[in-house]
Amino acid sequence: MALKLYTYWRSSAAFRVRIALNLKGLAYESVPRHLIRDGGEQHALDYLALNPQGLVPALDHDGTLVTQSLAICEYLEEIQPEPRLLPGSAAERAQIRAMALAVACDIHPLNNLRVLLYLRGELSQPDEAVNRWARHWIAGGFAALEQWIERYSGDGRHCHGSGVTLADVFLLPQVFNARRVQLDLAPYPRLAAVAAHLEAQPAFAAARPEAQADAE
Ligand SMILES: N[C@@H](CCC(=O)N[C@@H](CS)C(=O)NCC(=O)O)C(=O)O
Repeated sequence: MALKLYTYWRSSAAFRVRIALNLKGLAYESVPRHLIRDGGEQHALDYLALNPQGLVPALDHDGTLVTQSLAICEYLEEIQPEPRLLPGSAAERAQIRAMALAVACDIHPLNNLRVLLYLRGELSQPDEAVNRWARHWIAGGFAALEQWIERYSGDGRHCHGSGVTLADVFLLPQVFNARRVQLDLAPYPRLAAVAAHLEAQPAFAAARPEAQADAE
């Protein structure tokens, strides 16, 4: 099986997929798309032909293309079920998905590159206002995640239960984004403890932005 991941070192959505691939022990080729250079290589026609949304990540599996990090992670779960990212009962899997979706749908889209560029460019907002915007929306999402972690974590080192799940795969990249905009994690001690544990794990560490071949 040949897996090719269209990625960018700093993309937190691609970071999620790199973690999932590593956890499942799936070898893959990274194909970097620079999101800034030349106005963003994600907008080039050859890439739009692959992903009309002009976003990374995209995964090519033997010629089949899958986009959207959550869809890609669930695809990987189906082609390589172990280790499970969605374990447990139907209710537990729904809780894990809810935590991942809180990041993917409610936090990240508000501080994605194109949104921040629009605030800076079209709306002429200075960097500090743009960073405040990002911090505001991450803080609201993290406040809810903090409570879910209190409710669902079995060991204080994972979002849900006592092993790695899809919720952890989505949480850590968002914590990296939060640090980039100087969000203080002190109000979220449980979330910070989970992140500290995860980033020391080999599958997570190898997927971090600075460890990528295209890192600057
Ligand atoms: N919901 C999408 C989000 C993908 C996304 O927004 N990727 C960002 C990088 S993290 C991107 O490609 N941004 C390019 C841009 O904003 O122009 C997913 O989860 O895959």
